[in-house]
Amino acid sequence: MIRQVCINCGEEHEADEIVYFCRRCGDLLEIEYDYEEMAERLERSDWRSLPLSVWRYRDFLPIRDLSKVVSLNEGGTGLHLCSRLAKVIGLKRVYVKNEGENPTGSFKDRGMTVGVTKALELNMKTVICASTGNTSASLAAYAAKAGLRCIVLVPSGKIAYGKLVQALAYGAEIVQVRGNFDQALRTVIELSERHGEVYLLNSINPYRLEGQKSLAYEVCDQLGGRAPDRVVLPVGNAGNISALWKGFTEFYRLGLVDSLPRMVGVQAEGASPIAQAIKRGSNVVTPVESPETVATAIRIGAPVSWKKALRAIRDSDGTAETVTDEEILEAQSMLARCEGLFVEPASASSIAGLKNMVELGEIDRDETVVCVATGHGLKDPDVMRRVGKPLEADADVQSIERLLGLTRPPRIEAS
Ligand code: AN7
Repeated sequence: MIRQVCINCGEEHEADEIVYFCRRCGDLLEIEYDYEEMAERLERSDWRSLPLSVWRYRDFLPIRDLSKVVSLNEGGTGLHLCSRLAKVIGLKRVYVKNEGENPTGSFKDRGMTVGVTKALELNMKTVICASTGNTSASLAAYAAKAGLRCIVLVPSGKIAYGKLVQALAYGAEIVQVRGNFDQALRTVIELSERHGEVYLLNSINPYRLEGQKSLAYEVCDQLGGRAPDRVVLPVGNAGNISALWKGFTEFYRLGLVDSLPRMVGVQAEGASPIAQAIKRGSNVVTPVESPETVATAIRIGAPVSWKKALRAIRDSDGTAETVTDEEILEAQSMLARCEGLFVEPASASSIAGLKNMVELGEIDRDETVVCVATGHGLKDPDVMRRVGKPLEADADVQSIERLLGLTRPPRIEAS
């Protein structure tokens, strides 16, 4: 039995009802299962012998007819033990879950494989989203694979070039709106409510978040059936932190791990309404009017899933941090140079946040920490100016030797 349940008043909605907010009180919805039924299904299932991927966890997901699944091979991303990074930061064990390894280069693919599959189940012909970039690239790819019309609204002039190119290449209809992400999101919500045939796939859609929770399952499985002590991730619209927390609590509830991690949400200083609320000890989030940060993916002032995110942070005894643009770019460069992982600025904010926490003594040296790197570095070529310029020389050996200070090897004479 699968239902869409209101996180505020508990009102239940049928699994196949096309609804984005509670019909009674207007709050967010969440997918709820009969967990006894799920446990029984797991007993009979071969899920543990399947390769790491979103669909390894099909028994934990709200799709029963697997013949309709729209997949591009999402999930199964690396959990990299980053010893050099850990040493620089001053911790023993830091892992980076590298979501840039997904088909369109971000964690959004986990949600879209489930969300677009649900769109097909519901017989929808058009899908829509507002996006700071990655959501649009991902939705466009899955819509192409499924043969659906795809419409995306993006804030004009403020999205990373690589993401825009992806969405265009996959054939989406892209509208740049004069306004920021928050205004674009309000518009697509209204559009999908006025046009029943247009299916909304922002993270308000609880089916999408079901796909994203697989990241938490994978981390536990990659750690050999254990949850980490702490999970650090960037927070924008706050869907992902909510999805991950749901994943961890489900694994715990089903007896697949015996502890839960503390969740740390990291926001850029100029777009940090959730971190501000946590620091104030407030139960409400005050939107930021004009959010600004170099990490355009998380340039969001009015996070729609704020209530779920506050719950994830408080229930897990976690916290939220802010980082400056300078700290984000420094962390991006450090991760690339120490570990060979090139991630986009928003993703690097998790490393920057972790570093600040260590400096403030808020984290124990012995903890096992997982930082989520949400998207690939190549998506945002504009910030690449920071990586420096190549050297230049004539194409002969002597010039290169002189330039790089390479001394000539001693001649070995034949005796
Ligand atoms: C790389 O694409 O909101 O807190 O429209 O692209 O779940 O919103 C992107 C968000 C973190 C924040 N890292 O996740 C969009 C969009 C990267 C991102 C986030 C995003 P949420």
